Amino acid sequence: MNDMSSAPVASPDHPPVIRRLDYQPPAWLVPTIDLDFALSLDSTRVRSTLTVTRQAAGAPLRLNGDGIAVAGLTVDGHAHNAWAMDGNDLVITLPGDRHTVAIETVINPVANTQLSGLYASGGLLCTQCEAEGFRRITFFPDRPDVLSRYGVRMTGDAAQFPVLLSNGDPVAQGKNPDGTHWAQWNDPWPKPSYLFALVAGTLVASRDRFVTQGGRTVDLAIWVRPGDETRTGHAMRSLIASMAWDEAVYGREYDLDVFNIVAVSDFNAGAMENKGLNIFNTRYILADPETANDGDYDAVEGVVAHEYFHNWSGNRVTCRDWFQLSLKEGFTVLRDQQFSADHGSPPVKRIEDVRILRAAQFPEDSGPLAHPIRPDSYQEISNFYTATVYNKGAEVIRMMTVLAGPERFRQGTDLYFDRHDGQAATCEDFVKSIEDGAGLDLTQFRRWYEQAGTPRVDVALSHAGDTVTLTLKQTVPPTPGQTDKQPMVIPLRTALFDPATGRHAGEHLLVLTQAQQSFAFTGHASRPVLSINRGFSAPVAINNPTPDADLVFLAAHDDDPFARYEAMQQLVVQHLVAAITDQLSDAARDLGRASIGEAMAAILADPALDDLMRGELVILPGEAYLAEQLSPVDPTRVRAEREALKAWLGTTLASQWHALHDRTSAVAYGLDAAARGARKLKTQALVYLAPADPAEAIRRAAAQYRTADNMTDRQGALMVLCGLDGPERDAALADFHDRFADNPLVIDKWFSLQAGSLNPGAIDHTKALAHHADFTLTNPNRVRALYMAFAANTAAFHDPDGEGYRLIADLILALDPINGNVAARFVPPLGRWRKIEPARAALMRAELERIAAVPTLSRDVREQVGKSLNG
Ligand code: B3K
Ligand code: ZN
Repeated sequence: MNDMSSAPVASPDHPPVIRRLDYQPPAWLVPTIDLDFALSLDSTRVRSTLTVTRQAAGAPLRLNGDGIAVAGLTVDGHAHNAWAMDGNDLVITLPGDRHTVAIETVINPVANTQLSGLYASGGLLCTQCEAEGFRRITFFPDRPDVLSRYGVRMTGDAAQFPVLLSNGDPVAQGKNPDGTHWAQWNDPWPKPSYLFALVAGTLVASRDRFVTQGGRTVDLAIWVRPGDETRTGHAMRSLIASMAWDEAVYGREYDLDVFNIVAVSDFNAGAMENKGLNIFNTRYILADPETANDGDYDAVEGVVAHEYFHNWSGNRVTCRDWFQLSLKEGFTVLRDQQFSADHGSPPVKRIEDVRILRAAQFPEDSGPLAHPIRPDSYQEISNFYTATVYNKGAEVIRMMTVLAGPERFRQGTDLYFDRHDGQAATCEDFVKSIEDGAGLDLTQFRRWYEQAGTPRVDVALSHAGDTVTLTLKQTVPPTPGQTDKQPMVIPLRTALFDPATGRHAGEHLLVLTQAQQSFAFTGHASRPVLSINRGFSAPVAINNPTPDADLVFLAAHDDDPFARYEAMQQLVVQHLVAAITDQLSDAARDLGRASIGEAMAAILADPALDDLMRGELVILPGEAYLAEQLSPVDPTRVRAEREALKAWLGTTLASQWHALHDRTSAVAYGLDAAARGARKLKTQALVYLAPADPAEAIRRAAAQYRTADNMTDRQGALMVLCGLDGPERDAALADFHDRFADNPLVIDKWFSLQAGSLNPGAIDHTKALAHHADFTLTNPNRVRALYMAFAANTAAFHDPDGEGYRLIADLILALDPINGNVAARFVPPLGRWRKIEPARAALMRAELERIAAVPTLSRDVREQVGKSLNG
C-alpha cells in the first residue's frame, strides 16, 4: 500500500481540499491584460490579451477556467498548438520568459443563473468576480496574488446598452455605423482579477463630487434603473461621509478621478468593492422614508462605507490567497463599524454589532462549520464568507485597538498601508505591522487567527478584608479538527462598583493570558459589584452567575452603556435558561420576573437615557443566543418561555407600555436620533402588548399602520399584526402588498414578515408563499426574504414533525442547480442538529442525508452538508 492510497481522490462527491500551508507563489505573472467585449445578453464574445512573465523555470502557464471553452488562441500573434485542457484549466506550454497570449471565449450571460462571472439582471449586464468568478469570463490565473493593469473595451448595441462602465477611468468612447457604440476604460492601479467589473445597460446616474484632502476632484455617480434615482440620496451622503472619514481617521485618500456605484436587483452578496466601480445589491443603495426602515438606512450607510473602505483595505492592499480573507474583511468590517459609531450613537452601534456576533457567529463557532478567522482549508471558498471571517475577524482587530489605544493602533495601520501598498499581503503581515507600528507584542495574540471556538471565561470573585480577588479561568472549546486549545490573550475592561455609592474608582484593563489567573484589588471595604468585559472588549462568553440584585443594580447604574445592556441581558438569560430547563420553582419564577420587571421599569422611567439606547435595553435576548446557552436545546421551550416572559412584562407594565406608545406616536418623522429612538420604542411597546393584551395591541398596531408616514412604523405595526390573527392582519397584509406591488425590496419585506412571524401558522404561510406569483428561485433577495426568515423562525423551523426541515432541504435541492452559492447558505440551520434535542436532531440529520445522497450537488452544498454530517 503506498502513501496515496488513503487520500480520497477528488470527485464530485469529494471535492479537492485546498490547504493554506500548500501556498505556492504564482509561476507566471500577468503585468497587463486587455479585454475586448462584444456585448450581447446571450452571446458575449471576450477577447483577452495577456502579457505574461515567467517566475518559475520550466512551468507551463496554467490559466483557470470554469464552464468556458477556448474559441481561439494565439501566442505572440501566431497560432499556437502547445496547449491542452486539464480539467477546467487551460495549460499552455511557452518557450520563453515573456509572451503575449490572446484567448477568445464566448459566454451566455442570461443562462448564468449562478450570478457569478458575467450575468444578466433585468436586461443589464453585470459582473461578480469575487472570489472565483473571473474564470467564468475568460481563462486567467484567477488568484488574488496575480496583479495586473486592466484595459477594457466594450462594444454593444447603443439602444440596449447605453451606459458602458468598467474599472478605473473612462478614456475614450465612440459610435459605430452599425448602431453599436463602444467605450474604453483603463485602470491605472494593478489589481487581482476578483476586482474586475463591467456593467452595461440602461441606467441613470445621481451625481455629486468630492474633493480629497490632496485636492483631487472625484466625480461620484450612483447608477440605478430609471425611476429609482429619487432613492439614492442617503447612499450618496453616506459615500461622501465615508470618503471624508477615511481621510480623517485613517489618513486614506481616494485615488481615481471617478467613483461609480451601480445597484442591481439580482446579486448573491450585499455588494462588491470592484476598483472604482462598486456593484451593489439594490437593498444596500435604495432608501427613502416610505420604503426603507431605520435599519435599512443604517445598512445602506454601513455597506456603502464598507465597500468604499475596501479601496484601501482590500484593493490597494489585497490578499495573497483566500485564506487571508479576514485581512480585508475583518479589518474593513471594523472600519465600517467605527465609521457608523462616529456617525450615530457609539454605544447603540456597539450593542447592535455584538447582537449580530452572538446571533450569527457564536452558533458558527459552536457548530460543525467552526473555523478560525484564518481558515486552514476549504473545498469551496464561497462558503468562507462567514460571520467568523467578517465579524469575529473585526472583533480580533478591535482587541488590538483595545491593547494599543487609538493613537498607537493608527501608527500600526499607517505602517501596514506603507509597507504593503500595491501588494497581496497576509494576515501575518497585518499583525506584524501592528506589532511594529503600535509597539505591541502579539506573539500569543496570534492564536486568535489559529484557534476556532468562542473562549469561555469563568469568573470568581472573593472578598476578604479590603481586598478583592478576581479569579479568571479561560477555556477554548474543542472544534472540528482542533481538540486541544491553548490559552488566548483576552483583554477585559473591568470595573468594581461600590453598591453604596453606585460608583467605581476607575476602570482596569485586565489582560488574561493564562488558563487561570488571579487579579487582586485593594481598598474595597465592602464587597463590590463586578462589571466585566465592558464595551464587549473581547469576543468571549463570560460565565459569571450573578445575583439578580447586582444585575438590577448594574442595569440601572453602570456608567458603561454596553455593560448596562449586558446586565439586563444576563438578568433575562439567567432567568430564561433556568425556566427552560425546569429549574425554577413557582416562587423562584416570581422572584426572577419581579427583578426583571423592576429593571425594565427603571429603564422605561430613567430620564437620563435617550430613546435609542432605551430601545436597545428593552429588547430581550434573542432565541439564537438563548439556544447557545443550552445543550441540547428544545427550541419550542425557548420560544414558549421567552414569549411567556414578554406576556408577563406586557401585563405587569401595561400602563407604561401604553404611555410609551402614546408618547412616541406623537414624535414627528425625522432621521435624528430622538425621532429614530421614538420609532424603535413605539414598535417595542406593541411587541410587549401583543402577547399580553392582543385586542389592545391589534387596535394600536392597526392605527399605527394606518397613520404611518414611514416604513419603520408601517413595518413594525405589520409585524405585530402578522403575529396575531384577525381581520386586521389580513387587511394590513393585503394593503401592504397593493401599496408596494412595484417595489421588489418592499415585497421582500412582505414575504419575510410572514415567514418570520410569531404567528402559529407561519409554517403554512411560508409553504403557501412559496407558490405566490411574486416568488421566484432566481432572485437571491426573494429567496432569502422567504426562506432565511423562515429558518430563523425557531418555532416554525423546528416544527416537531420535521416539516420545517423538509421545507429547507427541499429548497436547497431545488435551488442548488440554479445557484449553489446561495443554496449552500441554507445548510447551516440544518447543520446545528447536534445541539438540538434528540428527536428533532434525528429528523434534521435525515434531511442532511437526503441532500447528501444527490450525486450532482454543487461543490458549495457538498462541502457544507458533508461537514454538517461529519464535522
Ligand atoms: N467582498 C465582497 C464579498 C463577495 C462575496 C463573494 N462570495 C463584499 C464585501 O465583503 O465587501
Ligand atoms: Zn467586505
